[in-house]
Amino acid sequence: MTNSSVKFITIEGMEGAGKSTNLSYVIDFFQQRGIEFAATREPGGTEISEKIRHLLLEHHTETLAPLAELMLIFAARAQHIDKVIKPALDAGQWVICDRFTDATYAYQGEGRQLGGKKVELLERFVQQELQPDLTIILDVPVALSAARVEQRGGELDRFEVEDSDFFQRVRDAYHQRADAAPERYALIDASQPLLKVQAELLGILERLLD
Ligand code: Z5A
Repeated sequence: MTNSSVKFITIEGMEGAGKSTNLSYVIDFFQQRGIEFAATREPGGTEISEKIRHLLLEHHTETLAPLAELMLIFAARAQHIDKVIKPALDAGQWVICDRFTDATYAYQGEGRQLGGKKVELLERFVQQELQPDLTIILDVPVALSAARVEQRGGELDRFEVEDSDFFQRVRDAYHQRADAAPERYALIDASQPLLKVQAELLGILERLLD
């Protein structure tokens, strides 16, 4: 029997932490057990939100003001909640989302140094009562995150070009959020070999399905 109080799972962490890799693992886990779910991501998840994602990740000739960045993220989120997250939850499906508002606290609140208050204000306005039931944070040191991104190759997006101080603030913010509400967060040391990360993930998922 499933733990019916948990339906909305988010996966967080810095670039190269292994979110995409481990999201596939979580999806396989749910599929093998015949549990209905919607897998999605932020920024993105709908046609319009994906267009906003491009705007956020692309380089531009003018700089994007941090506040404008924050508003775009919440615009994408409002659309995503309306078109994907709420309908799935209302239909009784689980939702597994690659990043959500914890990323906004970490990247815009601390990385961009806008502070948590502005994020909180928009979070209340856009999400109302909606909060993830479980947030899995894949934690890696900044240097390892950078090394994995470099190893992956390809062009760096507008966030990936930020310096190590930016990413240290992002990482610290994730830790602070996990420490402040341990009942909602599961922090996994994602610098471990993938099999160990997935063994921890499996333990967390099995505990969810009582
Ligand atoms: N953003 C924001 O600022 N505010 C917000 O509110 C939201 C987002 C929602 C795009 O996110 C950007 O949006 C993000 C923050 C911003 N920018 N940054 N930087 P994204 O999640 O779409 O993009 P990303 O963070 O760049 O994800 P990614 O590069 O796809 O990384 P990942 O999914 O975490 O990693 P991966 O692709 O699964 O793995 C990377 C490589 O590491 C790959 O070769 C794997 O095989 C390898 N890997 C993974 N795990 C391991 C282990 N355990 N050992 C060894 N190697 C591993």
